[in-house]
Amino acid sequence: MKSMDRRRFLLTTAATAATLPSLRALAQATSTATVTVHTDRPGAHVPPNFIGLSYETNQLTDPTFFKPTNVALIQQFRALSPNGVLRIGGNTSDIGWWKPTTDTRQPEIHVRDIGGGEPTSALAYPITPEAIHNLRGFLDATGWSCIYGINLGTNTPARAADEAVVVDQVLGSTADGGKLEYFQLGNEPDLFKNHLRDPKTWSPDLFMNEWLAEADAIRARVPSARFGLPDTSGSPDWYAVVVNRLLGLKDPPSVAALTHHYYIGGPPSNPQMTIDYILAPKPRVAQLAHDIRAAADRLSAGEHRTVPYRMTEGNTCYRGGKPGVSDTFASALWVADYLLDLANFGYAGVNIHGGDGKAVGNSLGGHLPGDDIVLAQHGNPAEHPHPYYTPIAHIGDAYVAEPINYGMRFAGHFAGATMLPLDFNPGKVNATAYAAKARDGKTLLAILNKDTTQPLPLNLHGYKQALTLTATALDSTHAQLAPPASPAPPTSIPPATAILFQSA
Ligand code: BDP
Repeated sequence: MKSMDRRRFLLTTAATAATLPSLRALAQATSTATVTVHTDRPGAHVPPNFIGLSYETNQLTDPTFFKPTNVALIQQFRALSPNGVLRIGGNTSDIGWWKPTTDTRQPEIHVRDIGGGEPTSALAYPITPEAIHNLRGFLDATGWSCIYGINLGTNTPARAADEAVVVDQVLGSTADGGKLEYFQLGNEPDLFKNHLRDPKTWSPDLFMNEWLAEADAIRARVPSARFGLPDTSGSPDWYAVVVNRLLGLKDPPSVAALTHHYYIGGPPSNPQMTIDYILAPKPRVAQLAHDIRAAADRLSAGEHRTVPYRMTEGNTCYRGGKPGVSDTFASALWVADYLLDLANFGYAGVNIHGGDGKAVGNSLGGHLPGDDIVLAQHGNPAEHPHPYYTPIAHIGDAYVAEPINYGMRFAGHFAGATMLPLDFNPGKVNATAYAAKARDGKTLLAILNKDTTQPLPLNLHGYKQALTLTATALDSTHAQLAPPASPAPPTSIPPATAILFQSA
């Protein structure tokens, strides 16, 4: 590495060589790059239930889906995480109505038809106590808990409270060893202006009026009820109003978490939504993290306790995902990086959106736009996962782990660990790195080479390779997550590969 056209690339730890592994990497690039792991400055603790999935409430209409006898799906949940969090919500949560008895009639559900992209009044559907009982059995079998979304868009406080009573009784609060983490009321209320409220007047203050009326009706009947909010599509300007309103109350509802959503972009027809684009750095992630953390800090200071924040619904490309992008190995690399980034930013967890094509199709008015792309390319939509971004695809009777699922599993190794800050400079290579102290005291180091062409040369000591996340190509619809043939660190991380190292 003496020649002038080669760059010295150093990875060092701030700890003493006697107690912790030292790292050194050499790269064939043009300037020096270093990483320093600050083992003496423990960062955010990653809750054991950090990993989560998000499903449409409409999924509850299929009584065979979230059911203790749906063994194949249960196995997929368990393979993803032994104790994850299932978030039930999405656009369809605002057109579902509570049907406590078989003779309960459908209330009026009014959605303004905007010609596609949102659920319509005609797609309104009932939610029954049977579905909640089945959900409980499913959660027991998986080891997962649940964030439960209740309709705010087309509901009444009284009906919401009726539903919450049964959900609380059947699921039981996690505070008492049950399965219900908290309720959320309304999905992406910042977008209600499109199809559910008057766009001229809708505001975060009006939302809070409605939200408080529904939350108060619920806690009058379920005094232990806890809530996550505002579950916006990412409008950070809403947080300030929400926090001001909560801090202005003498006896506010118990807030379990501040929540928001995140999609890289969309819709599928957007030519910008390419593999290269989803793998490029995304400064908006840090901005959203900064904003929600600031809001949570204000609420925490005002209420003298720590209010967590969670990303409760997200994925690559909104409107059901994009074929050739959302269903490829690139999405695995993206999600591994995104999840570890959020862990570093102190998020309590993440819920990656997916489910069955029908439920997500209904969340978009009954149609997955990705199908149009496949048809235009003379392909067969039935051969693709539906929706295109789902971590677990339901194909025939089988449940298939999609590439994005393997990226989630990769990041899931940090659940329960404590993040360690690091300085990392990969030069011109599009790579990221994350470190943590695991529960067993070992140091974890993930290096993700998201670069589509350049390898990341590496000379690493004191660590062994634990897992490699790789595929035959970035656009492959299969991913591999496996221990390497040899635990010795490689001299270079190939393009489009992530490696999890563990201190030796
Ligand atoms: C989100 C909605 C969800 C949709 C998703 C999408 O909450 O219901 O399925 O977008 O567009 O904003 O894919």
